[in-house]
Amino acid sequence: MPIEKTAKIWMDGELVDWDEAQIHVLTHTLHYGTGVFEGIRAYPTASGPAVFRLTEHMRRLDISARLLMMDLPFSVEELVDATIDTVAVNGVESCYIRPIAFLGYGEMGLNPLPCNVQVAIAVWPWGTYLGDEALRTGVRMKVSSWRRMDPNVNPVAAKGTGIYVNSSLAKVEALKAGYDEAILLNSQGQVAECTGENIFVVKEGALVTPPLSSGALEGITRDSVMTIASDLGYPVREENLLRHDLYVAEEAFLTGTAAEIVPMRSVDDREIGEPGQITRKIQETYFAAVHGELDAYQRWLTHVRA
Ligand code: PY5
Repeated sequence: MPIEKTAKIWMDGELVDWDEAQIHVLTHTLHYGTGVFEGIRAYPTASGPAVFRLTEHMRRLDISARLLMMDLPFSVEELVDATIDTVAVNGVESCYIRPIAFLGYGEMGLNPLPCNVQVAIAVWPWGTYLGDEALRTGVRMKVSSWRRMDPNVNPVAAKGTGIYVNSSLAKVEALKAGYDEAILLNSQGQVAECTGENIFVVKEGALVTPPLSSGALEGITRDSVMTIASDLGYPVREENLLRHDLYVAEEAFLTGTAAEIVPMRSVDDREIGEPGQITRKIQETYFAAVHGELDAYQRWLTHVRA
């Protein structure tokens, strides 16, 4: 799905024309994967577009940067304001938002500390990542032969650009084998997450998701789902899962900003079946929340028009 251009991109404190948001080929991050990024969404609501959990995403960007010893030249509040300005100036009702902080041109070599840190925020209309059909009927998953990065190989809590080589390898392997998405196990063989999504299963009516110690990213959609599920009265547990737990799950789904909430139909050709009742209920509540239809979750929205 090609990126759909909008008018302006925020770059280092200024809004520049989309085509002018360029970098040099000797940009440090292009060579060594030393950047950090976020994926955020704005949804249409009755009072115009609103960004979902914006401050939490920018806090995570800041944490990612700190884990890589990168000093962001903008505060979380400044990045929140910059995002609102970028969504507003582009006149989009709904969009995907991609902030990225990277080490720019000027130094080469593996010591990143002398490099200058640059930040950009781009927004564009982007439909649901795995497709509308996936949201309705679910996806076919494959457990990858690639393992999730060990926390002592890379700080897995950082949404670091270089770390995504691991995700891309797993994604391509799954697609080439005819599946929609991959599940990565950690080096102990426990389920960690998908290539760009967290994972949940339903076990005896309770929602179970791997703990962060599995190597899973602390997903903001994961957190939203855990809150919504307990508000709906479903027990929620963080518990290590083995691949066989996926094969016999009553229901299973994945969560992420780009993908949203997508039911899993099968894992390694073991049928889980049609999206279940709990998955449906959580999906429905999540979509009502992001569209500003539920008072209880208004706190998660930052409106673009004051
Ligand atoms: N795990 C990984 C490895 C991720 O990249 C993501 C988000 C998640 C989990 C879910 O986190 P959250 O719920 O906070 O979004 N992935 C990005 C996204 O925008 C990039 C996907 C292409 O969803």
